[in-house]
Amino acid sequence: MSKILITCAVTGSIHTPSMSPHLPVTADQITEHAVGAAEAGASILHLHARDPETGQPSADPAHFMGFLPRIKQATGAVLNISTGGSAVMTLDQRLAAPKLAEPEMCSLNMGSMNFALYPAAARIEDWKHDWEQPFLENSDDLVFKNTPRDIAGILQTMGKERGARFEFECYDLSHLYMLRHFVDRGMVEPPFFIQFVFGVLGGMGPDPENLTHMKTIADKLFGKDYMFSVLAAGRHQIPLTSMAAAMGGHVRVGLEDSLMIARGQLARTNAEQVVKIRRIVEDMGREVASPEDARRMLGLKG
Ligand code: KMH
Ligand code: ZN
Repeated sequence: MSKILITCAVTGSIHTPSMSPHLPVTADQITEHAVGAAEAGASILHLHARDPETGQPSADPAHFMGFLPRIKQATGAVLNISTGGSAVMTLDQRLAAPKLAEPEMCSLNMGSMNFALYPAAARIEDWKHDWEQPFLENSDDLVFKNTPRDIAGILQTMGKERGARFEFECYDLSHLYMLRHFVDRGMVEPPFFIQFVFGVLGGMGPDPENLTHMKTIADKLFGKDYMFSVLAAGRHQIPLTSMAAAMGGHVRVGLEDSLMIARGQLARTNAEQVVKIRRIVEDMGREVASPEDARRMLGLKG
């Protein structure tokens, strides 16, 4: 099996500071968490910005620039900037910072969808519950818009014009077919790094059968031209990423995806989650990729 890529998604745009005092929101906090995650073994850092005053997700390039150069200077990790931003941002807002920063890598969400969290993903007291009620009240009428034209625009602006490679976020089987469509149009070249996303309300649920089926179809559509990684929301994070590692895939952890380190216990740092998944995958016999390995495996511009 290949070396394993550990991505750490440091803060995201879903969780709020009221859910965990450990969620990094200032430039100092995001830098400290990102550097800690890289030192613990994350070769890729998936980054969003926050407004330090409110903790709200921010698309302001100035907020990104508060931490991007510092993380770059302190680590060799691959910096992967989100183009998903938050579902309430416009596409222009979402692209402002990636266009300016010209990262080696950025995310690309492969379809429009409803977007909410199951309560168990976010609240400690619900950790033991199953996932039945939508969590974010204001997400009841929210569409995370990623039309084919939006996707084509990001492939052009970030890929063709700026040389970025992508973390293709696939929340559903249909998103794999959307990626294949853009491959057929000649808009993106292999190798493809596909992130299978589990446990967002609006995407596929965190069932192991969904992972095996996603891999079966991705094998059919992309053959040897792709690598898959898994992220899963909340308490499904470690079970599903461990399963991915056992299947030869890659893993993503971080406070964007789960605030927890164990049942009923908040993670204090992103690094804690990296250390945990690293221990699991190394116990399975997987070797953790360095940032240089990641650049080679993903064909990054460096
Ligand atoms: N928040 C995750 C479910 C993005 O930033 O483009 C997916 C994500 C999207 O990371
Ligand atoms: Zn993200």
